[in-house]
Amino acid sequence: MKIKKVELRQIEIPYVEPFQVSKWTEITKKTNIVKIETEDGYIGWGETDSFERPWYNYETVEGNWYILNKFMIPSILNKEFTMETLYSKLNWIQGNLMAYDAIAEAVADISAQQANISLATFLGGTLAKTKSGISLGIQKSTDYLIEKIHKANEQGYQRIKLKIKPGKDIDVIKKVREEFPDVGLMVDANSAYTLSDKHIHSLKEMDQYGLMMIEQPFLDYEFVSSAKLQQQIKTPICLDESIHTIGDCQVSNALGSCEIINIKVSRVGGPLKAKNIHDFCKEHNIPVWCGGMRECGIGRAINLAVSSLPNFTLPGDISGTDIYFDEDIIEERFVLNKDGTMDIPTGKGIGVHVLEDRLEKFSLRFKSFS
Ligand code: OSB
Ligand code: MG
Repeated sequence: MKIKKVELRQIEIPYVEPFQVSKWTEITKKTNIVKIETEDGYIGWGETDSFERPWYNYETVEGNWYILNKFMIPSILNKEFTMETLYSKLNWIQGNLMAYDAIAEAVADISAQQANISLATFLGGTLAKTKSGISLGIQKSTDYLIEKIHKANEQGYQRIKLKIKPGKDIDVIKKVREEFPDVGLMVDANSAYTLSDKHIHSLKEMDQYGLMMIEQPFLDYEFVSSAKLQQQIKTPICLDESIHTIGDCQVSNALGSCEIINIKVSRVGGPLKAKNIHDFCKEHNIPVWCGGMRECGIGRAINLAVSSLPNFTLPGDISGTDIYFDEDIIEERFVLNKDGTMDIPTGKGIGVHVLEDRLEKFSLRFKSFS
């Protein structure tokens, strides 16, 4: 494809309710939307998925805008490449995988449209549905959390993920387990723990509650700490923030830092890189699931397409649109099936229709490149 025009837009959409994690609370979704047009008239969409503040990783919405605007978009404009060779235009830029992701998503969307098939099929996906879980933020009270889990169970979600932090962990997990002895349960710490005696004590205590996994207890680069903990507990550790590249998977594998990997399309730099990590994990018998960044509809459609790959065997964090937005930026709303699965879009490319008037409505800034 040859790129004729790129539009970059920053938007802000209210969430249905605030989402509290160990280090911050998200009230709105701020993101950058990339629209790419090729010389022969194909249009592809992508979104960055960092947050306004760098609590999850060091990327931010403003940082992504800067990198896209100043370096990445000028590097692809009027250039010719395929989904597989996109990196050759951008690999002079280090890191910034969430900015890269927005372009990679739009390019993947166009590539699948050119092949006249869905992005899922284009990537080699074989699954028509994906198992769906729900990620619940830290709540104002454990009673309120329990109420939310009852609702999620009624809706059919196949597993419940609880956000935890030191001091808001064991008591909560214990009460939830007493109320729901059989529910598929896991916890996500978003890097809030250290190897201090107090924290290790709490993490070891979690071992008795039959959790499916403990996600990202330590900071992203603390592979050794994670391996030390994994040696002391039987609950699998799942890495999220730590995994950006196949190299990170190799480090984790060599050290024994985790038993499960959360593949997030945005964190690893787009659908193709996500597929490559998926293939590595499949080869090394590491189960994976698809994580999310509370994306808008474009990102969620792409997460679903990637989740069609065969090693996505564990329930992911792709939930129904209703838990995130009253008004999303796509026409379709994603709905949980009765059996706790979500359908992978089958239309060409990302298979959803972007509502440009909604983009206008939620717009903060806009820039066109041609
Ligand atoms: O760590 O998986 C995470 C949301 C924002 C940032 C990080 C994470 C999350 C979630 C929710 O857990 C995933 C989702 O519902 O999209
Ligand atoms: Mg996580």
